[in-house]
Order: sequence, then C-alpha cells, then structure tokens
Amino acid sequence: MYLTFRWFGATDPIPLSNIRQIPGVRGVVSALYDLPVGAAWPRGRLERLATDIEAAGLTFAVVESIPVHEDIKLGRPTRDRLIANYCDSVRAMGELGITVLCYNFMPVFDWMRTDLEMPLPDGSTALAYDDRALSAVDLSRGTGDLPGWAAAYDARALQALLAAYREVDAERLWDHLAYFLERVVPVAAEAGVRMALHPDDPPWPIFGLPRIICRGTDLERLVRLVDSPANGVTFCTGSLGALPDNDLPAMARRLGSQGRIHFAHCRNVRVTGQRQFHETPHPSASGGVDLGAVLRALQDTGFAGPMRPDHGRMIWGERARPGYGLYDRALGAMYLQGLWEGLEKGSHA
Ligand SMILES: [Mn+2]
Repeated sequence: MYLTFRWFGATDPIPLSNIRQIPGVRGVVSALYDLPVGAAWPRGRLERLATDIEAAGLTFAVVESIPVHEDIKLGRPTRDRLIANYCDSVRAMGELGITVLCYNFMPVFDWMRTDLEMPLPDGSTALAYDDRALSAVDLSRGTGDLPGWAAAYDARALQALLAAYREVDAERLWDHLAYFLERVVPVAAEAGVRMALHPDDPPWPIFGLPRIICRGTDLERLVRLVDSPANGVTFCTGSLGALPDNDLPAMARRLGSQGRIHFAHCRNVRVTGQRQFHETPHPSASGGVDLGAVLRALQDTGFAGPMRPDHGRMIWGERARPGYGLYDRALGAMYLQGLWEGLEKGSHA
C-alpha cells in the first residue's frame, strides 16, 4: 500500500505543504468540487489540479469522487447522456495517469450523521449517528435540520426526489447500478482506471431510501455485476464497521484475493446500540474495528493500492470541515503506516 490524504482543493483550509510534511504520505485524494453533478469533467481543469498537487511534491492518486447523477440511480431516460459524460471524465482521468476512482451509489444522501460534534471523554469531538435521532428529522421542510446537509436541497426538490425513489426498491437500484457499470467499466478498463465503489455510510436504508452496498455479500455481488478487474471497491473500515455482523478481515481477505480492493479507507468506530455509533481515534483499541487484522488481510493478499486515513476527530482546538481536520488524520496516517511496517517486518522475522 501507499499512503494518501484527502484534500478538498484550493478551498481546503489545509495547504498541500502541510500534507507534504506528514511522513509517508505520497498521494493526494481529490476532485473537482465546483462542477454540477452530471457534467463531464474538462480535462484541462483536472490537469491544473494535478499540476498543483505535483508542485507540492505529491501525486494525484485517487479521484474521490465523481458523483453519480440521481437520474442514473433512478434509471431515468436521461441517464444515457449522463453516463456518456461520466465516461468522458473517466477517460480524462486515464489520460492524466490518475488510476483510481472512488464513487458511491447511495440515493439522495451519501454519508449521514446526526451529530457532527459529539464530545468524547478526552475533550475531542467526533461524528456520530443515532437512527432514533434521524427518524425524528422532518424532511418536509427540506434538509435544514440535517447536520452537514442544510443547503443540499430545498423542500420542493427534496420531496420530488423522495417521491421518485418510491418506485425504486433495492433490486431496482441493483439493476440501475448494473446498467451504469456495464457502460462505464469497459471505458475505465480501456483508460487504465480502476473503479472503487465506496460502501454505504451508514450501511442501512435511511428515510425509506434503499441502500445496497452494506455487507460482504453486497460487495461480492457488486464485483460479479461486471467481471472485470476495473470493477472493484473502496474498502472503508468505518462504513462497513458500523454493522457488527460484518467480519471485516474476512471480507478484506476474500475481495483482496480476487484483486478487487482498489482503495482503502481506514478509520475506527464504536457501535453503542442498534444503528447507533460514533467515530473514534484510528487505533484498534479505541473502537470496534480490528485495524491490525484488516491490514494483515490486505498485506497477505498483496494490496499495493492507495490507503488513506479516513475521518478524524477534532483535536487540539482545530476548526475544520467535519471529519477532515489535519491533526487527527495525520495521527491516523502515522498509526496506519506503523501498523503496516510492523506487520511487514513481523512476517519476515
Ligand atoms: Mn470512507
């Protein structure tokens, strides 16, 4: 593996020069954030972003993400034009040598939390989710009461979208995912880009919307939809780890041995009840995910792709985008590479 770090582009308050100073971090995970969903990404824009990253002594390793337009997930007739745009963006990535694309297929909302600043006993704060708190949110007034989503949709647009999804159950969503991948994966393979589907976060349906990438069996089904090495997953330990039934090391071993893990997101969570969890520091001892066992599985299956520390807490008084401060993610980067080195050296002892 090689270590990467997410950076939100020129508007990110964390400069690339700071990321460059985290030992071991070689790659940057970024995207074009100001384009409308569904637009083809101009190659020149992507190239300028790559140039900025390279000027800082880093490489543009992963695009996270090119968002999938809701019309594709809904299977609307407009999807063919939108998929053609998506393929253009993938080709642009390939031409610039950016080889991994992290994306997701969650209806309407991707990540969801009910508290962005849950205090932990050590005085830090972390992102948290409680299904009971989520069911108390009234979406008839739009997304104003949803932490992190306040400006996403007005009430009318949201209600129209939710109504459209009443026709789309989980199996229909699988059909739409297959339709999308059958068209995009061959283009990605040709372009030298590996598609890495991010699991649903949290891994269960919310607001009656289907979520289909939640368990090991879902990931296996996904990679079989289009049987190509370019059709793989982002192995996100925090998303998958919110379901106690998920045996993460076993899942990593199975998918890794098929060569279908193209990107690893590593973080830890503590499950505190039924569909209730909060994020924790990265080390295994801090939460419910055995990162040591996951990294060993990745190492045993020869994982050579990018890995990044996923969400961090807010520590040392930092104010930043929820989950994406510098300090705790930098600690995570140090933990992950120490763990990796220890496993590597231990296995050669
Ligand atoms: Mn993740």
